[in-house]
Amino acid sequence: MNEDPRERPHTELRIWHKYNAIEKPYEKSLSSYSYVPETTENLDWAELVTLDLSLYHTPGGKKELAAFLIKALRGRGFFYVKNFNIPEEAVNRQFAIGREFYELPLDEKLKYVPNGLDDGQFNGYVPAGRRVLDLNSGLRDRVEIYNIPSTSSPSRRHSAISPDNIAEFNGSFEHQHPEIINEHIKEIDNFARALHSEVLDPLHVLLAIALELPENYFTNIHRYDVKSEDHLRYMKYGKFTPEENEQIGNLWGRGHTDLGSFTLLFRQPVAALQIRDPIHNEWKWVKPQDATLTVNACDALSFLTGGYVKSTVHRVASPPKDQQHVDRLGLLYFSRPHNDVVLNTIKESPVLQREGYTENDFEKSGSSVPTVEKWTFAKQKWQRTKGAYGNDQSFSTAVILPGFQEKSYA
Ligand SMILES: O=C(O)CCC(=O)C(=O)O
Ligand SMILES: [Fe+2]
Repeated sequence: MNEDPRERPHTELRIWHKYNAIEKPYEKSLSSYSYVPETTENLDWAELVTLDLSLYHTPGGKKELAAFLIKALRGRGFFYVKNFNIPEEAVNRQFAIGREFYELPLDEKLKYVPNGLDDGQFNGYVPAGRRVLDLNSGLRDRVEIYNIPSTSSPSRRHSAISPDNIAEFNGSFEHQHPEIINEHIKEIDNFARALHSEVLDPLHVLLAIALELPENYFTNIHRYDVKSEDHLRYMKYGKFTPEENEQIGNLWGRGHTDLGSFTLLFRQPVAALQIRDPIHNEWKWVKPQDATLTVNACDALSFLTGGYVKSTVHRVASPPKDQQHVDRLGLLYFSRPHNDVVLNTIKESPVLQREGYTENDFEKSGSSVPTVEKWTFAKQKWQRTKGAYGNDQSFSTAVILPGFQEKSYA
């Protein structure tokens, strides 16, 4: 039978064949995960385009997608990705692991708070309540985070996989994981690797093509096995009562930009994410789409491209009335360049040269340009400031590093 290449997934299901054949003996059972129903409210949704990765291996597909991607990145900065070749079942299992983690008693979760949380360490458990949302009532945020670093220690790359040496998958992360994470650590590792090979690598190749750089320019500085601050995140937003939502101005998390390269957000049925549409400068809701990822470019890519690629501002609002009675569980992946990459504007791109994007904020100010590691921990430390109140201008517009000042986006 003649097969139309456009009908084929863009790679063979190689990761998942491997996953099924080799790793299954270690896969532990999980009860299935069911999503909450979508809102029936007609919200002011953002108009986001969808990048179809099934075109990636078709003739002319990369070129077409590269043009599509750069337009999306320079337009609204957020877009959907579909046909990314990771089975839905694998995604659902990640949500189920996240759910089981958050069902642990608080005392148990608190054992996994990283040393140095106040200094910007972020892997492990970050408890809720570090931010004050309303000064009158003293209401604080209800965001809980569990970050799992990519297993990035090169010396461990080739270690044999067995349940007995599972601690090795902690990579450079010194803390132990709770049992629910340890039991599934290989599956989590496979999932993160697949996000690299099936989503991030293609996006990085497309970005390089769009900037007329060698195709491997960005993949070379985002390799899974090289030390970076990449991590997978299970994130829980605890619900507020309708009265509390009023008190906090219907805002669960203030406007911000992400600090890394791309953020991948798995389908989130509880509407709450809003982007500040750079075209109209208005807040718009992000609608959940079946079998897609929501992707945004972040600060590091913006620095590397001298501001040609935008790091779009976004925030988390109280969900619409018909979804305010549920907790909101999120699954995200934060990709970042290797720690030792210096955040200079890329000089080799003919596009950036032609268009005049040759200096980022650090370079314009004459300040020393940080490595990704320095930048990450500086911004992360600021983000985690204990007891911070978002409306406090000295907090929201702090200088993160000489040459870069945050802006207040509410
Ligand atoms: O939960 C979401 O929808 C977005 C979360 C977010 O923006 C972040 O963690 O940086
Ligand atoms: Fe974010």
